[in-house]
Amino acid sequence: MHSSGSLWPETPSPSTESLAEGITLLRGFCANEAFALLDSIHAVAEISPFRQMIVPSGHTMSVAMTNTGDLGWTTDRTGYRYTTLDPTSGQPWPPMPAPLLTLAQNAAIASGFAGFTPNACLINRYAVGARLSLHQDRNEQDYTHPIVSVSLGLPATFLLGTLRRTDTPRRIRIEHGDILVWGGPARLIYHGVAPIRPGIHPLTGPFRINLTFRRVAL
Ligand code: MD3
Ligand code: FE
Repeated sequence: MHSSGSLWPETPSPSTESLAEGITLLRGFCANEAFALLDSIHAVAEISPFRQMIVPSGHTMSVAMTNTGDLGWTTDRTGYRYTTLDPTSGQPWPPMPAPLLTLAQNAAIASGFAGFTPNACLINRYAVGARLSLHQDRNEQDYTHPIVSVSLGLPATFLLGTLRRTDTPRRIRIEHGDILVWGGPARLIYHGVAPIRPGIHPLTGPFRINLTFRRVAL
């Protein structure tokens, strides 16, 4: 019989994988609670619907977005920012549902970031063909906090770059239920998502949903 992990405290649990310094992949971490998570997401979207935002260049994003939490990420012709109100509804973004907050905190703990308290969650919805070009996340002001990203529905290929925009990114296959935690030296890397390939997922149909939990400085 093989020994348990308790003899080897430094060894992560079997589904925990380090992709680089500061990047932890938790494969299938939330697969068994996906239905409840999607229920929470649908409740948020009933108050603040998914919308395709306009970036400063004037282009419309292929990804549809909404937010939950005290602050939400938005973009329009004038720039990117976090707001306390949903510009579409004029009302506060819906409060973060407990199942989402608890999941983000548990994933952070499993990745060595105990104490992470997100106050923003950007929800991205990808239809087939939607993509996110290589970028950094720099609107949060304080980069000491990690970002926890949760993937549901159709699979995706993550583009995992470096701190230099021009380096060729690694391609990482991410599936339903996978969680990635990005902190420390990985917090400001360039990253993106390749165009989603056609498919139908039993829980999300023709979509991929990604949640990114963040701690934004007020
Ligand atoms: C690495 N979302 O919302 S999640 C984003 O799958 C975003 O929807 C992608 O990039 C998506 O900004 C990728 C993975 C991710 C998210 C944030 C990061 C990786 C990150 C922030 C810093 C470094
Ligand atoms: Fe990003």
